[in-house]
Amino acid sequence: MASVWERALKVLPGGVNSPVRSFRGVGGQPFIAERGEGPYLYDEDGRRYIDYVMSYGPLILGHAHPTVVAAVQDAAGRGLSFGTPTRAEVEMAERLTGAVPGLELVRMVNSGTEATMTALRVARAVTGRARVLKFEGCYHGHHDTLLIKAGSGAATLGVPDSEGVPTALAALTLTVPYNDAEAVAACFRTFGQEIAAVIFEPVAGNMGTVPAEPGFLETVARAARAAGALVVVDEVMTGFRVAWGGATRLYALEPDLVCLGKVIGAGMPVAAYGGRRPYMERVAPLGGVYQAGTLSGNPLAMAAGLAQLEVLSQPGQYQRLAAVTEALAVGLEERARRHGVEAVASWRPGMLTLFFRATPPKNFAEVAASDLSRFRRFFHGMREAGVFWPPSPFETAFPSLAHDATAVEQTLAAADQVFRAL
Ligand code: KE4
Repeated sequence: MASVWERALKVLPGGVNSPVRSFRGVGGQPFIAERGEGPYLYDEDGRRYIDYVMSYGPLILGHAHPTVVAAVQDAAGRGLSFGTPTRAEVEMAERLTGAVPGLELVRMVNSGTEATMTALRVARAVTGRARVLKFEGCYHGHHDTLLIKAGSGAATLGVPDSEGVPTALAALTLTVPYNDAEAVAACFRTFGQEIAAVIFEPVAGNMGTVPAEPGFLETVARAARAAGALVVVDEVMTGFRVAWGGATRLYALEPDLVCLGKVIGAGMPVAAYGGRRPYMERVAPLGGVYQAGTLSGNPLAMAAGLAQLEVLSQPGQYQRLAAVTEALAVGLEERARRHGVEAVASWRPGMLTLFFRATPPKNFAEVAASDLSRFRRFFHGMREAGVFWPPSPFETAFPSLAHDATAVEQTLAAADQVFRAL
């Protein structure tokens, strides 16, 4: 009898619906998830893992939170989709615009890719310009304009990071290192009047967790404003994770457009883009920027997201999330040090990466120069010890509000064993 994985390999490219799930970054064969409960993921063989992948970000309350599940079950009984406006999507839009500074109008979509893709389309329409500036190591989804890696040398002209992306299109995307204010200034000096938007993760999470250095985001925004470019903050990962209202509220950013996702859908397909009214009034049916989606604002997805945000809005939640994350970060560093393993934890509330290097990396090149093979051994050791760490050195671990003291202690005990043998 062929296993589920053997069957998957026959009918899904690489056996997966998203590449990172294939464990290509660490080697080995992924397990088949059967159910989740709080901080735990159970595979079909009944093994239990303390989960730090958490669906790559949405599950900030843990797996199968009763309030979220009940909300989805209740909504499902009234129908799965209508094709007309519903109360739930209005309530979601009110919730988001009430929490995120500068979010005056917002549009629901089904993935972070759609959100960032459309935000850049709005920026290009508003400015009449074609170029976009992004940062090396930041990921904003798989649309052509942003599947771009750094070009050679100072040219900063992007080159495709995927087959099938035309080089002519890739060249419209400029790429500079994260946390490099001088490279940003140089790029705007050369291309400023051609740049429609600069897009960034306010805390980078797709090269592992790499926070912006003090003043960096303000410098980027100032340079963009001076050149007449829009500031697009990609909070698909950080939104309602690092704080209520996201990094935009936490760091008092003043974006022109913001992208959200993951947490606002609680595990259902939800993302959103929005921002200042003059910009968002360019979006159809009000304006000439077309964007649409059969399942955008889906009632079950809205129910899940609204339920999760309701629980998150209760006092003390983000303090608790920060405390769990810090306990893990401090505990992992301490146990690595105990066994002479060079490792540093980089974290913000609800997001954490252990880098096998001496100091916290400030950009993609420094992450790539860390001890990646040691990471792979760490991943497999933790998995054998019953801890599911993200299967890539460029992914962030997501502690949740379900990760209680027991889960943290068991995680640190597992890490102690792994570091001993690393
Ligand atoms: P999606 O299209 O995958 O919903 O969102 C794209 C996206 C946009 N912006 C940021 C900051 C993101 O982190 C993401 C998606 N994150 C990855 C995790 N590194 C999704 C995991 C996956 O691709 O399976």
